[in-house]
Amino acid sequence: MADAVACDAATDFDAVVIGAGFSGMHMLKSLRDRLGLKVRVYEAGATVGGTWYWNRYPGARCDSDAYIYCFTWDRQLLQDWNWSERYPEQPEILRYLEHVAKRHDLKRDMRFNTRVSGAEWDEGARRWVVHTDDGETVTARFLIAAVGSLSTTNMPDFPGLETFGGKWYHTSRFPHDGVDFTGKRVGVVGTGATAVQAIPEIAQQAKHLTVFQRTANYCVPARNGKVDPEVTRARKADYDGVIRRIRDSFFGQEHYFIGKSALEATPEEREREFDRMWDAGGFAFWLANYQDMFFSQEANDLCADYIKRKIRATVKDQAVAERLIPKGYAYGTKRQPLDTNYYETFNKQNVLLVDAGTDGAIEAITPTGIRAGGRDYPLDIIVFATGFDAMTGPLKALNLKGRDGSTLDQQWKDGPRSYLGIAVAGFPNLFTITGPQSPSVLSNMPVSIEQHVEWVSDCIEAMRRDGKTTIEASTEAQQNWVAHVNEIVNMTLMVGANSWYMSANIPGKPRAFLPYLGPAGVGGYRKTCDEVAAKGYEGFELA
Ligand code: N01
Repeated sequence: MADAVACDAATDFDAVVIGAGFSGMHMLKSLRDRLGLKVRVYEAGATVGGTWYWNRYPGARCDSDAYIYCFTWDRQLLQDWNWSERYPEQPEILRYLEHVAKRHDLKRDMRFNTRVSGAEWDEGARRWVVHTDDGETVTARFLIAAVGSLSTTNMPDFPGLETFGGKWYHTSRFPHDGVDFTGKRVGVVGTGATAVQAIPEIAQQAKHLTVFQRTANYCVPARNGKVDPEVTRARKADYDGVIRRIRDSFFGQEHYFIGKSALEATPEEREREFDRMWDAGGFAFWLANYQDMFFSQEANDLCADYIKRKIRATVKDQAVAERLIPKGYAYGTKRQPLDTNYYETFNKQNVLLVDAGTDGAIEAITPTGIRAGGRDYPLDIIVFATGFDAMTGPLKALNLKGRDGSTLDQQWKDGPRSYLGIAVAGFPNLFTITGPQSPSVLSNMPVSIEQHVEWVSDCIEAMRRDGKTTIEASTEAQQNWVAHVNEIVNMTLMVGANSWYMSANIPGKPRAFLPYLGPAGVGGYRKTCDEVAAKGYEGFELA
């Protein structure tokens, strides 16, 4: 940009991007190769990948169909790349991202093994001053947080952990050379989407597996496997159509609600539809169900009842089945875990379920295992699948100081406050890719990432054209957006669950819905963002 020329070439950038996952990689490509900006990316990991670099637990794979869980901006690669199965495993996704980095020469502008330790807005220079943990300080006109929504580990403060004589791991920081569970007594803490993927894999290896469940989950079958080559050929031939449909869709997927109430359908018709979605596998049961499932408790109960019947039919010991049946919250209001032999795993002789509700909650980690409900469970290895401080956690960890030195901790003490989930009042020229109060985690992530990256790039391009150097969300626009986000979610059953969507998994975190559930989904949200831009960035102050 014009005034960047006068700056120190080595340490002053047009933009600093934090993170080299899907978001950071695309952001760099777009700003550098489309707009011609000078960009530096910082990444804490040793290479690209973000989520797919860190999450290496057994069974880690994507939950969206691979043909849409990828970049759509490289049309040639969409034709050339062939996924091995419907939901590829972590190493394959990481290989794909490495291939993209190489193909587009992204790594030359990336600094790996480097964490951004803080950044402050310099009002005089109208630039961000960015510090890294290896002592480097650089400046940038724009700061782009591409830090992911689920990247700050939630490691609960279990008393006695430091006394444990065996080995323990968190799924989001799993050793790169894997863990050998052979002949070991293993404990898995947690039964969220991660644990549901990991438990069947670990159970196959371990001598004995104890699963510590706090809240039972509604799981539906993933139905992973090879994709019919004819289907793949047809998708490749129609990628323009695929891209248009996922961009306009509700969840960034080719899933569409059944356009009627579950209560209007006859029991036979409902059962047929439920069977169809169950057999299709994946997110169909969650995202292509009856349209009132998220609003009407009665409609929701019908969907939930179907899954409960499936659990009872799959798990042989009915006492165990009852423990695995979710209670106290509506179906679909927590993230849908996709399972491959999850319920079947509890039929194995070497697997024990310890349910907080019936058997007692975890009290302590002891030198020899876990004590729950007054009983000791001896373990050699503990795997904590306890999730993340979602969405706000990774942004707060950046230690940003906006105008007047205010921090996100201060701004968000009662819950996140953003404009469109992409900007925060008081933090000029900061963009948060898939930030809190954007659709992000309620969508197929690459679709939402691409939308934000394109919108930010267009915005910076427009500013350059119009000779503007700063952009900042107005407090009023932000207030209206926060009210809009909450008004909509309050109409749904989502607010009743103790989910990480509701910030309920982190003790002390203010209860607030973190993403944005727009009335027309990601397609409608895209339109809203485009309208904001078309109206000269309505709700933003440009200078
Ligand atoms: O984390 P979670 P996750 N004592 O927070 C339990 C994405 N993802 O890593 O339900 C005892 O969902 C907690 O119990 P409860 C996806 O978006 C994507 O599984 O809070 N237990 C829960 O059972 C997903 O939603 C893919 O009562 C404690 C578990 O730990 C998100 O990542 C694959 C506890 C945590 O579940 C997070 O999933 C996997 C405590 N103190 C995950 N604290 C893909 O497909 C927590 N728990 C790409």
